[in-house]
Amino acid sequence: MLKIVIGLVLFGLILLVHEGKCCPDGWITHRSACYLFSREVQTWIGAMQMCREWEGHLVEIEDVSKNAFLTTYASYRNHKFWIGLTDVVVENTWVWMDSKQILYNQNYHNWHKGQPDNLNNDENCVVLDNDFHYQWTDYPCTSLFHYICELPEVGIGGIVGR
Ligand SMILES: [Ca+2]
Repeated sequence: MLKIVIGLVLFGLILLVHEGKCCPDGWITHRSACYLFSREVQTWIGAMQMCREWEGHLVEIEDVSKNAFLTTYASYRNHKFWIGLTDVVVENTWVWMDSKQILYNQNYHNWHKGQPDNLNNDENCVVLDNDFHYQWTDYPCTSLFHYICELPEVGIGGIVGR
């Protein structure tokens, strides 16, 4: 019995170290990566640079599960948040900036109805939009919004011996 208790305590400590190793203070862990919902606002380019300073990137959303996680946390804050999707290079070709993956119609996306609409020919960057249940809308890249950075998990393999 004692061995089991000690084992559980050790396991708990390993988990603590594991979590601590993953994400910087103020970042959220989700499925082996870390996420920062910024406190301050930036242009889309500024947001991209801020994420790079953390050695991360503006978040990319590959599936419904990740989108659900992000919208849940975004809704606690009730802001618009920049994500890493833009058509600044070629109009109406939407690209995830870090991976360079093109967003085709058959890929997961969550555009709000009627978006992207490139209003006034000046909307090339994408937010999770709190005015539309955090569905995606395009906005002028020079707008000042909060942003979400993503950081791949590092350093865990050595600790738990995998
Ligand atoms: Ca728009």
